[in-house]
Amino acid sequence: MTSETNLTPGPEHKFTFGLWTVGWLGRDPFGDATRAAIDPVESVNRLAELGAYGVTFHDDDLIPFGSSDAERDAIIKRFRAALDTTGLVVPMATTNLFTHPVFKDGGFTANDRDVRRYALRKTMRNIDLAVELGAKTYVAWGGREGAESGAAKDVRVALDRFKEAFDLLGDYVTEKGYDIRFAIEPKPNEPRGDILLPTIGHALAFINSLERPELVGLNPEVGHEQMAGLNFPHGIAQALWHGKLFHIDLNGQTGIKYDQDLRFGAGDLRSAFWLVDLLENSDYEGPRHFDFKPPRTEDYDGVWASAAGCMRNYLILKDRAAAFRADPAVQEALRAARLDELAQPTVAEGEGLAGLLADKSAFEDFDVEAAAERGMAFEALDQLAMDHLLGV
Ligand code: 3MF
Ligand code: MG
Ligand code: MG
Repeated sequence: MTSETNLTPGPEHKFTFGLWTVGWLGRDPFGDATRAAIDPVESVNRLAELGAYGVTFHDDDLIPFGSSDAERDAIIKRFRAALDTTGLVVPMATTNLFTHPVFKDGGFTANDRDVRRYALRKTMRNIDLAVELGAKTYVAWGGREGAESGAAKDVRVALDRFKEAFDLLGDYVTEKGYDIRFAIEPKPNEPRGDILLPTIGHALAFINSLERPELVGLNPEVGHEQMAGLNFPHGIAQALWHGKLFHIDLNGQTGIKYDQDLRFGAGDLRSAFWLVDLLENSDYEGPRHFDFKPPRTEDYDGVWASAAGCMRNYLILKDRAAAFRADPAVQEALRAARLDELAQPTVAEGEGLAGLLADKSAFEDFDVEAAAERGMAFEALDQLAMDHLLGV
């Protein structure tokens, strides 16, 4: 069983929250806000009390759109003071290129050229602030980069513009000497009918075509991949394999439907278990960033319960995954399932193609029927995982 002492979040766990998550007022396409606005400084204080490590923000979460320069400076000063007092850090920031009506057809890929130029300038301005606050990752979620109808967006040309935007941003941070990298956040739909770079795989391929691919990685989100029916831990494993997991958005989702943004651990719990198992056994050292929406049924007590639940569920799953890996029965089951064999190269070192072609046991003398009869023993292994997940 998991002991309570393992479930106390602290800075060492690197749990971070977007200001827009606990600050979501509950406005949805069918209903008005159910909560009053919260001061970002109050969010910083409450998150620090709960054991978070840091906060992240869109420019407009912190500095309301249209603020004067003097207002902006005052807000930043107050925010910095709250960070200093609480010890919370800002490891990531991002740009809001989706709320204002000017972005109705996108930011970097809007058909209107002046909107694209404005989007780039808005982004660069917030990158300056992000770097000032110590952020090492700059997330780009292109929620409005997409279309509802076929001829409205020439996707190949829009991808040219998308590439142009990331190339220019790469030039910008390089010329400024900033120590910051970009993380693209894929999403298949919502708010656009179809969004460009809809999945981890699309985004990985896109990054390869950029002028500075080393500066650009991914910020995958649990619910986004699950909205596309994809296996999130598999996507994360591939992002890790490419060295492109720069950041991660954790939340919960139950299958292919509207973007639920449940707290982490709600929704597909088994997938969450495998995700934590993967992250904790990988070289990913970045923040465990929660991007969820406390349901609009909740008052602020419910908001903080929801935020605390994200961290608690992560720590429970971390403990359960560690117990699973440490169990001798699991290690035996992993051997029975031949995971050790998967780790062996298919062609031995020095053997080469010639060796494979010369090896009669690989083909001519291979007993196909006997190999086909061997069971894989995956079900026994998976049941052990289930037992550990359920704390049996
Ligand atoms: C939408 C999202 C976004 C991004 C954010 C950048 C508003 O589904 O996930 O949250 O995460 O814009 O981090
Ligand atoms: Mg999201
Ligand atoms: Mg997100």
